[in-house]
Amino acid sequence: MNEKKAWWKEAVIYQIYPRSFADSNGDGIGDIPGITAHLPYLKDLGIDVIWLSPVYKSPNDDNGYDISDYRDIMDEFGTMADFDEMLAKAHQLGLKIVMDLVVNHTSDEHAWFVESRKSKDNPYRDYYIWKEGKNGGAPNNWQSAFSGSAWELDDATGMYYLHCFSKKQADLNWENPKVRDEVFDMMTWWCDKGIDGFRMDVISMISKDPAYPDGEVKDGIYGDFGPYVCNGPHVHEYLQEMNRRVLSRYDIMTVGEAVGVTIDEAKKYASNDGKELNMVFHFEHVDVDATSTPVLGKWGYEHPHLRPFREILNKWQLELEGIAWGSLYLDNHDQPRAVSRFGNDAPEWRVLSAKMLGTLIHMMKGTPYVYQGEELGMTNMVFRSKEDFRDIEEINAYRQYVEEHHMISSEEMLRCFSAVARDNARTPMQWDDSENAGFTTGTPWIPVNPNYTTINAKAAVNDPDSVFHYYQKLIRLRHENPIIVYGTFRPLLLESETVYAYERILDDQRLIVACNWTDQPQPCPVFDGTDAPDLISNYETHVAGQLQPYEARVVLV
Ligand code: TEU
Ligand code: CA
Repeated sequence: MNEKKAWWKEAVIYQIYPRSFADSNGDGIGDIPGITAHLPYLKDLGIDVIWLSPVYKSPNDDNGYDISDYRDIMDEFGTMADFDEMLAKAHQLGLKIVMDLVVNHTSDEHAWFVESRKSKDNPYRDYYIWKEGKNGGAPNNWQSAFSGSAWELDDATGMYYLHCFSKKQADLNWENPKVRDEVFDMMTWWCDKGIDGFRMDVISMISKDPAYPDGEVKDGIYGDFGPYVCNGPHVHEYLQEMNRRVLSRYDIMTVGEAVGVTIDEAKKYASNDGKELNMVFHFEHVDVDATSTPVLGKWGYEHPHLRPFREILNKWQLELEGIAWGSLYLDNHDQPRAVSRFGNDAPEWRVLSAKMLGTLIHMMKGTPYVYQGEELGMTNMVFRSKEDFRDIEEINAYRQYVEEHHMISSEEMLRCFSAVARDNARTPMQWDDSENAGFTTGTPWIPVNPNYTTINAKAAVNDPDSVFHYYQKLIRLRHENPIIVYGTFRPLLLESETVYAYERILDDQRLIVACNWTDQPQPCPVFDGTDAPDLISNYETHVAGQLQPYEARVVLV
């Protein structure tokens, strides 16, 4: 074996979106004691690491991704004592906790920004990115990721500040060494507390093109900032400094959310030489269905075809081999539910296709991430009116495209949301079939998916054929079989339009994996001539030379 061993290569990560996980006090909002109470459930699932979406002090313009104090806990989530108790209990159970690190931007209510906006000569002025306007408008045409201009005019000084996300998320100026000192001190403070790593929010965006040029206009309104803020001129320098000053001093894991990352860039961020991060999240496979409506960008929807999806994942598997480590995911708090998007959430196919997708991802090379509810095969929501969604991205897009520019009807926009909106992932975790899915005794902050009466953790834990038990087995298999962690990846059946097949090779072992992407039987010769038993499959019996609808099968030879 030529791959260097590491605990974070062997681990399975479970992402918690605290606001929607479990409410302990009936205010309708998930919280830290709610997480602590469900740690045994996660232990039972078998995961190794919990990634917590942000729990820091925040006015919640973007559900905690707008932080006003990095060393304090959000009021609604509890106290620092609650956090310490959760961390201690997790560690007792052998579970690690990875924090979300959101340092591309802070809340406009952060003390640094409150100072920064006061005057041009304030000591905190250069903590953020301030520019003079141009021709009576913003410094350039960039559109914020949440619609509207990426620049906000601030009355106190008559200058604009940059916000790649909401106007309450002001971008930090990483060129200022004081900003880097502050961030690294804060990270050290959390590491000294005993946390086990960081998931770094939009970390590929911390270094901007100093020319701040206009971006390409795609929807006729604003320009795309992508090429000028992603993988910027100093990003690797800053991450190497972070690594030297903080990361390398602790036994922690790091994963960078790398918006706009290419494979070549990923090789630098996550290189095996360990100078920057352990791995990054790329977006290519979850953007595969966004291209069909270029005007509305991500709001397009179309069931993703296997071929382009497979080409993307295979390319990442092959090209990172021996050079950099990868991450594996289909779901997170920014994505619609994988079973609805890539599988089939109709009652007769939901469980089978959720297991197929789990197999496809968990047998690949890289560190797998499970998003809360994915292990239950939780599905997308149906958004019927403006009252049903909460996400600032959806609220602003609806305003811009439906109400202000009349580019799309309300019905059409709601259909787009029901397919791809982030709120699909943010409906409350479905614990049981009691009122509000056992998530809260109060009124949930966002509507519960009505299918909780059948899709819930209690039912899944009691059913040996559930998606939950299948995930439990996928996770156990990874822990028991080094080939799943360290084996090299080789694609198979590249001509097939319907079957995703590959093999993994380690020493004299060979793992064969095949997944049927469709609801029809499909030819699949990869198991012909082997009589080895299944390592795992979502069907008990097989048909020679083919895969049944949504069948997934793994054999170790
Ligand atoms: O997301 C960054 C990001 O670019 C997306 O995945 C984002 O959801 C998408 O652009 C919207 O179309 C991260 C966080 O994961 C997300 O929840 C935050 O809203 C965002 O950064 C800002 O902190
Ligand atoms: Ca609560």
